Amino acid sequence: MPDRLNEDTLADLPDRVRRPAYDRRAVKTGIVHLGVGAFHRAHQAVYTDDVLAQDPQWGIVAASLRSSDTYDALQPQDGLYTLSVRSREGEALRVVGSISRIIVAPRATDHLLDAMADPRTRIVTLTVTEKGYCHDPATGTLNEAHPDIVHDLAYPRTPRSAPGFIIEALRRRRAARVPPFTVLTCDNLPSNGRTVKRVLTRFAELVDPELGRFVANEVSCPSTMVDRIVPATGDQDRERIGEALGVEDAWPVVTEPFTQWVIEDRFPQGRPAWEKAGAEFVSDVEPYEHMKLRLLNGSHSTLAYLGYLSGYETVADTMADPAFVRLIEGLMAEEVTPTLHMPPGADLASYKRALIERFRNPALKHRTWQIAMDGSQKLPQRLLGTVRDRLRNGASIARLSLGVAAWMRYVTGIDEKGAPIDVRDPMAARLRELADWAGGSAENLASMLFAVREIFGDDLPKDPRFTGAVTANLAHLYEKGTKRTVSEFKPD
Ligand code: CS2
Repeated sequence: MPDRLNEDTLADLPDRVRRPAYDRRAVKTGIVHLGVGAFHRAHQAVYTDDVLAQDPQWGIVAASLRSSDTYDALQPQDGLYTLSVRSREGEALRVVGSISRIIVAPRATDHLLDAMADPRTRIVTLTVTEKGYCHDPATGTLNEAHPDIVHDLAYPRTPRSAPGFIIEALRRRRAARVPPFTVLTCDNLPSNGRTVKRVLTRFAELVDPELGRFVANEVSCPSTMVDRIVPATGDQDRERIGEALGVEDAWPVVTEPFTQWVIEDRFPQGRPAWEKAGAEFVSDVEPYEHMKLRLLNGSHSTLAYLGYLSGYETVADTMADPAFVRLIEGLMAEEVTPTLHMPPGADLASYKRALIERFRNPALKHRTWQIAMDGSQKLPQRLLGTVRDRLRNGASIARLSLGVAAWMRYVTGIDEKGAPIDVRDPMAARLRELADWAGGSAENLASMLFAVREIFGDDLPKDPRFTGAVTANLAHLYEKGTKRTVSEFKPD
């Protein structure tokens, strides 16, 4: 067995591997992060790693709200892990040291709350995925019937959910007269800061109306746009990276060269100088957020459902099919771009060109199945907001509606060859039940799924331009199969 990556073996790594440029023992905790998955480790943890040499007060204590997998992998490594940046040109390796401690929330609830309530903690960042906010995706309000919310309202001192942890920690700080931390969401939600503030305020109100007012008036929740493609790490990645390091890294993360972070500058308790690592601070994130959610994530979800149904394993495989490139270029140019309102100077044309190249990156094995996950939580901000804007202007939704139809076909849980699809979604069971009732009829399936208000709201199911276009596309998918539908696709 080779040695493990950790503080002791760090000095022996080959020269080509970049290492933390600061003394990790001098780092203090300034940030608690909730949701220590691959995305955080390839994004915020790297920006923070870049600034720690100049300002060691912003070390990260990172928590998993559910499983102990990341803790089990990184604890023996003193929190160290490798970031692999891959493209056609090759691979660059870097060991990141900004995470000093990992906490598994379910078995160390008090340790996590202590860290969050500690006056030295001035920012709580989050990447808990869309479903981690326990909200209703169509309206962006707290889902008060969510089992974790029901639990946390009954036992607010021993929370399970991200909102539950944040509110209990804020309650403790307030009781101790410690100013609140800034809550920085880094998930792909629409108006993510405003959404998290709405969810937190409502949760706090239900615990105690006073606390609700405190959260509404005193807690800053800046919005952010985060962007970096980070596929799940595979065994081949582990092996390749271990060989290059000469020591074992149980959980490296693999990503692309591109990275972007746009943040609203509202941090009453201070913040790291992330701009020195390339982050952009702006007064209004919304235009960037729309650009990213609609162009990148909207295309990603469309590629994921259509690509998976066509038998393509990864996004790069899907993009090797020219019919898909045509469809996605058309979606971005004709249907999404007219809905965007960018500040002067933003270069949308080169952003879109870069996106096509990023999707094509053959060094990233980004599975269509991975992106297809949690569609019920993703569709509203990725496709349906664009659909609403288009319909308001009487404009075509030919390609957008094909993406929605592909999601419908996907959540039936049976692929075109009759094999099961492993649909991962908090609503998977309900969607599957509706699909079973629909019994393979496009019309039935579409109308049953339109009735899921948490996704489609009250307006879209009533608009025949939307229901008609989606149903017609779904019928094509059933009749012709997905690959042929895409290759024969003609807008309007
Ligand atoms: C992807 C995103 O998994 C998904 O749903 O669309 O994680 C995407 O890779 C990132 O948002 C890129 O910034």
